[in-house]
Amino acid sequence: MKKALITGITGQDGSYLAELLLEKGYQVHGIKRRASSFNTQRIDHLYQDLHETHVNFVLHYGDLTDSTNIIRIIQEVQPDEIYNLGAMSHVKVSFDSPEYVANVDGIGALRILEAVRILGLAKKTRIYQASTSELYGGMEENKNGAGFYDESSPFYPRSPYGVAKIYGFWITKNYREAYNMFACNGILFNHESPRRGETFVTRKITMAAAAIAMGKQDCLYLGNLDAQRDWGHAKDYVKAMWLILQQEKPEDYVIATGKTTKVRDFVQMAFAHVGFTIRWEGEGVDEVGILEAIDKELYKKATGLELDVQGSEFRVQGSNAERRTMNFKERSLKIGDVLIKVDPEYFRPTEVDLLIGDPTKSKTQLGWEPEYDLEGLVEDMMRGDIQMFYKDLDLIKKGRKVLNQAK
Ligand code: NDP
Ligand code: GDR
Repeated sequence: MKKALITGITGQDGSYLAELLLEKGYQVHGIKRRASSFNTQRIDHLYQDLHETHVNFVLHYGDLTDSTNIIRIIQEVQPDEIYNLGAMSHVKVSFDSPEYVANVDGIGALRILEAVRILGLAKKTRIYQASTSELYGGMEENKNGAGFYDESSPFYPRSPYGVAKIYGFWITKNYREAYNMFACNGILFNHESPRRGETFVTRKITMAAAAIAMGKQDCLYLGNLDAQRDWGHAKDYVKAMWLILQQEKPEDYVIATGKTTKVRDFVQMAFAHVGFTIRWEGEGVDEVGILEAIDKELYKKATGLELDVQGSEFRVQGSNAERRTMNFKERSLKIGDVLIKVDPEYFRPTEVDLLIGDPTKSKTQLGWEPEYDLEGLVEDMMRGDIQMFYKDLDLIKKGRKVLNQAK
């Protein structure tokens, strides 16, 4: 039985990768951080009692800032594969704690590589480093002739996160060359899912679209509506991570869809899922997203709720008890309501304006093919967030406390 060790197992990618590796028959070990409240929601369904006989999912307490802890865990586990996904992964937050990010996202990668080397596991253990499209920084002049970023495009990181990750990238490549280690970078473009952290733009949008449609929120505040990202589904991207470590030779790969979309268009797609048409009005920080029309049938299909229409007013239906329990607002939606506003608080000191990746190498060499397109991704995320509100309702019915995940 192959053994894999995943750092960042409690995160979006860690949870999907753990599922994939368990399906493939691996024994999966993960490093989780001690927290004052539970932080394992994404992997609770995989948990096994250590007293069972055949345990193939084991969690270890640890932190990428603690070398001795990393060395001890790797020594105990003797993994065949390590996936280093642990990171402070929020670009905007990295401007607030740049030194911490350098330590975790940069030196953390070194700690893994060095632990494997000093434990004499350089020949046995293959290492995947979670590199990122943030390395490119969206510099127009660094695109290839066809207008994409690929494995040979120069880097120009635009945030403390990107700068820390560039260290992780190069130290991985250096250990491969210096010590002949099977250490690879996956340069992954943005990938999202219903498990995406609530403060990344896609999840913030799908949660708000669901909440606004169901009468639980009035307005969504966003930053740069014109930023463009190459968005894929995390479920597809963890498959690429595994494929990268199964090759004959260690190499670096770009994982992307090859399409790019503006934040404002993602907003429109998410709201369209619940039958809302959004129109943009105004400019710069005064730009707003206005409710232009509602398709009642689409709304009902997506939410399971009825809308009562009176002129240009739409009132969210459902029994009064249901509305109260789910904390629906008693207000109605009107055509012309402002649902989205710009808040400069979400602007970054330096922005990455546009990312678009060229996945040719991963498609031809790894045989990687994503299953989700952007429409499929938005649908999956919207369905997840609408269900989340109903799950809250179930839990309330059972008398249990519900954590409010809204930001
Ligand atoms: P998440 O933010 O969802 O997960 C990050 C994980 O890292 C969490 O498990 C977190 O633990 C853990 N972590 C944070 N700090 C430490 C630390 N000091 N020591 C150990 N673990 C730590 O990120 P994603 O799953 O989206 O991304 C996975 C990796 O891929 C990251 O390295 C990210 O930078 C990179 N990446 C992500 C892309 C994306 O679009 N999602 C694209 C390209 C790269 P906790 O739950 O306790 O906070
Ligand atoms: P990103 O993802 O910075 O690309 O990093 P994020 O979703 O945070 O931002 C994408 C773009 O949307 C713009 N934006 C907003 N972003 C957030 N978070 N909140 C807002 O309200 C908002 N409004 C507009 C941003 O300015 C940006 O241009 C993600 C992370 O997962 C990294 O770890 C990973 O390496 C890269 O993707 C690839």
